[in-house]
Amino acid sequence: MQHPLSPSRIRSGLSLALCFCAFAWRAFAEGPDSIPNTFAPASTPTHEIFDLSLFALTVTGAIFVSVAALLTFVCIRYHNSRSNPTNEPPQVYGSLQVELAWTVIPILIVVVLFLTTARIIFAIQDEPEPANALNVTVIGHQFWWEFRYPSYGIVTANELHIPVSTPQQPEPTFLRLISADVDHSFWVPQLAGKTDLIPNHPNELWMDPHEPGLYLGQCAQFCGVEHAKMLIRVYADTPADFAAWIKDQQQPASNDPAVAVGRRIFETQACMVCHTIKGTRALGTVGPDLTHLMSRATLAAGAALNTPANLRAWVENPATFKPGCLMPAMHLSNQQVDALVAYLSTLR
Ligand code: HEC
Ligand SMILES: [Cu+2]
Repeated sequence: MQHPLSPSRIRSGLSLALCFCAFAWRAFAEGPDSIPNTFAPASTPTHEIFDLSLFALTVTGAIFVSVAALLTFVCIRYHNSRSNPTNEPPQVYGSLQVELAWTVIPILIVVVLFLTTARIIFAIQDEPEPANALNVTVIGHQFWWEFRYPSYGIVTANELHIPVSTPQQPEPTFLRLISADVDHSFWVPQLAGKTDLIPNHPNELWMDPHEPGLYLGQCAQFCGVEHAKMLIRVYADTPADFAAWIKDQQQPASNDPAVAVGRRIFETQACMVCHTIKGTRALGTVGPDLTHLMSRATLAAGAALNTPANLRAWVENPATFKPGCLMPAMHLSNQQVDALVAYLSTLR
């Protein structure tokens, strides 16, 4: 057997520690992250939640260290040995001071943790909505997100665009969360606390990303078979980018005569029952609004990148990426799929 402190053990221990430090350093890096990350807050509510979690960690960490140190001390100081087979510490019975101490101190610690947590929860929840706040309604569907911007007349899916909010130019986004079917949960760890979308019970959430970029999130409540592929992308745009995005989204769908065949297939097949394309006969609301499908980087709530090949595979058989999702395979001919995809590819 290897000695517990052999050089190779020490080396692998050190490299493990180094990996961990590198990971931790990544985790605490500033700005938007390529993985959903609770350790890199990027908006006011998450900064408050993060500070609170550090406070709770400090308090509980101090308790852990003191208990572990006392336990280690007692184990070493009072262990039985051959020379001292009954090495027992002095036994204490019915000491009022000791009993008071171990009752009152933990109660105080719990009260402090409870009050600080309650204070942060209420501070975030009671934040008044400024007049210039952006309002977005988020509707959870099995297994995708609908985003409605009532003040702009925009409906989109899975990729939320909001403005950055700086101290010079604060413009927070207030989300109203509802659900079309079951319980979902909106969670973008860098931007806001996790909040459920409950049928018939609107919840609210606000966030104010300080830096432009892409923030990733995900449905955090088991909502059915494809729950794990219900991802969220939040783009925090500069004011100019946001205004340009709004303007693009407000346009009706492009109507290119070169792809009229595909459009006709869309409008005569069941596609139009479930999807809306503004300016066509398709007014369905079961699936995502496809008016500006090509402005999105991913398909089907992040299940696949929005590439021509993936789009074709999706239309042919959605189960390729999302078995169990609520869009059926339509069993179209190859020509029909080609024409449809050619049409969809013009929806910029
Ligand atoms: C029964 C309703 C239904 C029908 C019919 C239907 N879809 Fe869908 N579609 C959906 C749903 C629901 C989703 C979302 C799936 C998910 O992400 O879980 C979807 C997603 C999509 C997406 C991805 C959208 C995005 O923003 O990621 C495309 C593209 C699409 N459908 C095209 C079509 C086409 C083309 C047809 C006709 C051949 C069609 N759909 C027929 C319900 C339907
Ligand atoms: Cu969900």
